[in-house]
Amino acid sequence: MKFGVNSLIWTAGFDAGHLSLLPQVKKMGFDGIEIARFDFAGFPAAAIREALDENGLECTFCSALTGSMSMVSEEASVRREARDFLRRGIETAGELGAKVFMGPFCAPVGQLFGRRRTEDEWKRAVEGLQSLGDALEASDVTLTLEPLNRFETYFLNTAADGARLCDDVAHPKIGVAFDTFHGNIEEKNLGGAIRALGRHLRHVHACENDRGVPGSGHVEWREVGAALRETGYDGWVVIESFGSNIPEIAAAACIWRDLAPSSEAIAADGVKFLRKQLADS
Ligand code: LER
Ligand code: MN
Repeated sequence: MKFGVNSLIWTAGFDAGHLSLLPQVKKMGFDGIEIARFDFAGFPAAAIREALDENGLECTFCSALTGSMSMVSEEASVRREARDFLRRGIETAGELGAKVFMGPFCAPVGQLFGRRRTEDEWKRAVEGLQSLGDALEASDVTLTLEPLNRFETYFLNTAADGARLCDDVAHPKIGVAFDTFHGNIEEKNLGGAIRALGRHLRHVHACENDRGVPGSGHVEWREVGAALRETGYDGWVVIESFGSNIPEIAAAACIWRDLAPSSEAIAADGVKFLRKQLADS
């Protein structure tokens, strides 16, 4: 397993101005940083890749469908916009040297219609994701689809549905990202969810139940560690939390209070805990 930290702890739009964070991330004991971007135009991927190399860090890449962008809309033009966005994200991940591009990539975060998903929407997700296969091969990137809790999406809420979607898409570079914050809300137990994902599990967001310091809440880390080891998971485990003092992030993630003494504590104390807990127990 490799350990990373998501840049949303510090900023809503990681760019060349944030490279001074990298030595700190390395010193805290991370193998890499997960860079989050919600637009890709003008993103200095080559300069960031060079700085990562200089600091002995790797990276993963993260984004989300937002606004009205959707892979499952009945409007072909809306689906096209979402596909183009994801293609640009995949290419950007490739330019960064990231092997994983993760996020909620079927329906936009926060879009709820007051009903459950339909079979037609599922089919459109499958076809849309399949159409990204050539871009994933060309950039040597794996797309990992993140189920979110019911308050953030109606489309993909559980690990079991994530696994079924991957079975239907049937592309070797498309898998599931499991986030323990969402799993803590939606799954019967986290270990069972991880075991049910099996080979489809390609990325992990290690988050406490309140998005505070991993290890400070009631997520069953012992169970998570046991399941990850049992399934032979050897991918990234990334701490994801959100800076409460960054207005656009606080608003998007509904962070209305401080979750820890500092952002650094979530990262630095979290990685110490996770390295021990997930490797040893
Ligand atoms: C993104 O990784 C995530 O977990 C979401 O809750 C963001 O809305
Ligand atoms: Mn997440």
